[in-house]
Amino acid sequence: MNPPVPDSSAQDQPIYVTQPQLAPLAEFIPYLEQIWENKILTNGGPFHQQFEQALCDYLGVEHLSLFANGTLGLVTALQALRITGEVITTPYSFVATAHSLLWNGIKPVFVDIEPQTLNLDPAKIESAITPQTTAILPVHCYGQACDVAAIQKIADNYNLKVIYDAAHAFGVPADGGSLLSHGDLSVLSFHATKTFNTFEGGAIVCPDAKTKQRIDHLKNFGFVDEVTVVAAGINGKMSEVNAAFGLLQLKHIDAALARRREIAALYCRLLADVRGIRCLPACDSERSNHTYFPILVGPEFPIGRDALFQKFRDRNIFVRRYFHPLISDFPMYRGLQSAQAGNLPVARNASARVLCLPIFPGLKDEDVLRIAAIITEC
Ligand code: T4K
Repeated sequence: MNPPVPDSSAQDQPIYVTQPQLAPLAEFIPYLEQIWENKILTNGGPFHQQFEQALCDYLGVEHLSLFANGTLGLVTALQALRITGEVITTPYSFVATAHSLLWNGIKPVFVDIEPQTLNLDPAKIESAITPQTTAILPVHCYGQACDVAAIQKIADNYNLKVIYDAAHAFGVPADGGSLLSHGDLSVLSFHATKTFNTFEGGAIVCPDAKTKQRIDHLKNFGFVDEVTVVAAGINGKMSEVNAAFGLLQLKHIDAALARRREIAALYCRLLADVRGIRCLPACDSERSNHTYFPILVGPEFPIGRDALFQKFRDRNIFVRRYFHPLISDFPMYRGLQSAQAGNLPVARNASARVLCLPIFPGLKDEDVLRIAAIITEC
């Protein structure tokens, strides 16, 4: 979607829900010079290899495979585990989560979310399992960890695979190892709007070298060597420019995460006592990367969510309703039995109340004060 054109009559500069974190341009020039020197632009070049290793070290995981974007990562993760039939997933996410299933000819089965975290509710998964179910595709929504232990227990009982859509979960702190090591695979996004970006990009975190090798083949048309193709793979490779940029971005990520934490803490302080506004646990938690700052606008708030959304737009502040509409309401999904209105009450309620406030390292404290004041003055 193109960024909305700001109202030129408004006095305030536009503030978008996010703005990409960019390492200084001057620091990137030597990387570009090296690429020009190497003349290797893609297909697993030296920056690609260095970036994969540097990311493994940073994220505390053993193996990962870089991708051109997170959506291709999701599509390929499902192929790598040979998932078929039906997959249980959340309606409360970006549409790419469920689209990755359709791209593989798999039927999504939507299960409702849990009201505190807005993640897939483990208590509701079992009743949606059928003989066709082969996997669960949960999302660590807003970077808030799913109940990974409860999900794994169900998966073990029913012999299901678990693929986490971890598009929001870069650098989420976790006890005893990385959050990204849970389940069979986890898929990250490095899109411009994410906490950590490589312009476009993504990765699959894999448990072992053999799985990584299969994924590496699948993202390169299924080629194993010059004359052997083992699967109908796709072109999902990350280019050298994106990989080199990622390598540089890693040097700045800790400062970016720290600034996000400060902004989230300031919002939390300013909004703590506002009747009818609920900040989600992901907002102030020590276990968040603060990719988003979602609030829920309750019935006790003097105006409705959409009126508040408009109030922001009138002031050139482009808050977003992530995730409204629910995925299950889009035309390619709404005919499914699991998409029927009565089936997903918690997700529907959250989708009608949520607003994501601007949060990004370049956001100034005075902007946060101004944004919070628009809410409190209601
Ligand atoms: N799974 C989940 C759970 C996801 O959230 C996503 C992506 C995926 C999978 C798929 O991963 P990728 O294939 O994308 O790697 C955005 C992003 O395009 C999308 O990546 C993201 N989720 C989703 C939640 O948000 P839009 O349509 O809201 O983006 P857009 O262009 O309206 O951008 C939002 C604001 O950000 C703009 O108003 C201004 C600012 N912006 C945006 C871009 C692209 C910039 O300042 N610079 C930029 O370059 O979807």
